Amino acid sequence: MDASVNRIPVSKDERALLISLIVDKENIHHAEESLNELKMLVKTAGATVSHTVQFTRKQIDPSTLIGKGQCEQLKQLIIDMNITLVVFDLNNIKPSQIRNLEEMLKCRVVGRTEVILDIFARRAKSAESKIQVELAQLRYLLPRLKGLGGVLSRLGGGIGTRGPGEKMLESDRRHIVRRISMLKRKLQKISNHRRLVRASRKGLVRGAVVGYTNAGKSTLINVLAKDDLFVEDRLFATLDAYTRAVYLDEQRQILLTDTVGFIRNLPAHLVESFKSTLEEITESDFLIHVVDVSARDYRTAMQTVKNEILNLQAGNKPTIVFYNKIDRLKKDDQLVANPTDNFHAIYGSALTGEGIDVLKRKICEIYDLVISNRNVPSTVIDNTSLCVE
Ligand SMILES: Nc1nc2c(ncn2[C@@H]2O[C@H](COP(=O)(O)OP(=O)(O)OP(=O)(O)O)[C@@H](O)[C@H]2O)c(=O)[nH]1
Ligand SMILES: [Mg+2]
Repeated sequence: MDASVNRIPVSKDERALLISLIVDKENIHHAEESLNELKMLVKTAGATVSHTVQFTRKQIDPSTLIGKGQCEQLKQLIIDMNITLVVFDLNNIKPSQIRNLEEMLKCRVVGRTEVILDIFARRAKSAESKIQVELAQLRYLLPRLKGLGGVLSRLGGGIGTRGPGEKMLESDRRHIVRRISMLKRKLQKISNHRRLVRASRKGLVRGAVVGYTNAGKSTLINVLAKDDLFVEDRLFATLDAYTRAVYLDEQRQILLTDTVGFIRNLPAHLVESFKSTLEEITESDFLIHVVDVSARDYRTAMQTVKNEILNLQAGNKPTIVFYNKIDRLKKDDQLVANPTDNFHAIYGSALTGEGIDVLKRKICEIYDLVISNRNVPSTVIDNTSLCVE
């Protein structure tokens, strides 16, 4: 079994129909933003978004999510538009709901969680991130195994290719449990190695670049460290915590770590599995929170990131908010910093270099603060490869 468990077998012919369910009308704005984001996610997973539908309901139907009439409407759309995949903008859809929907619609059905897990599976490059993604997928799959029943047979590769008989399910379950403990052991080893590497850098001032996915974190590190980390206009380009040396001036050098991007409703299993990578945030002296200020819903994105940082118990670290991509703003766009961020708020563009000098000066201030609090001089950085693989 590999990280392909539960992945959407996407080909370029995959034609997706996206469904947004609005239960609380007051949340209509968020539902629209979330749907736009789901479009990006589905495209990143490699499928074509053929159509989107918004359904309003008083409450979610416990067995099929949507009502009979809405089901009929979808059935017709699926036939008319030659749809091969229905994606609901919902997390953690129950296996029984998926099964009922698939029976009625005669089409594969997934939720936001599956799409995100699938993207992570595609993006994972290093041994560590591959283990982390597989662990997240298996943890997600395990409690759902029974409820999926016949649906299992549609899963690509690994356990999904075998029959769904009860005996099979039991042996699958045992196999998954064994695999999870093996992956956890492997991850523990890598995590211990990370800890050793961090201990060897103890004297250095360390920062972590955090932010929503696609905000420009890797681009910013590239500018600061004069490096060429992988940058792409797609979600979740970075899954590994790469660390780079940044020379602020003659006296001051720091280590800056790129981190995996956040997104709203990031599956809890992923956060749990990426713990060792996210430790780089917890262990850093300060944070640079990169915000794509050209995104319509950047405030919600900021809040999502802040919540994740709080969950990681890193909310009290000195934080610089770098409002990125100002080159994309129109002249009359209002730039309003969140008042609580004013002290460390900087506007700029990692692409054009605007604001980078101001950012460096701000990092220098934090550097001095960290050093004075430590009462020991910073170690000089050894400029050998700093990347933890
Ligand atoms: N116009 C503009 N584009 C930018 C800027 N900074 C980054 N980008 C673009 O935004 C896209 C995402 O940049 P990345 O640096 O990969 O973003 P990231 O935050 O590392 O994304 P993930 O690793 O996917 O979470 C790329 O196409 C960048 O070229 C900027 O200041 N202005
Ligand atoms: Mg990146």
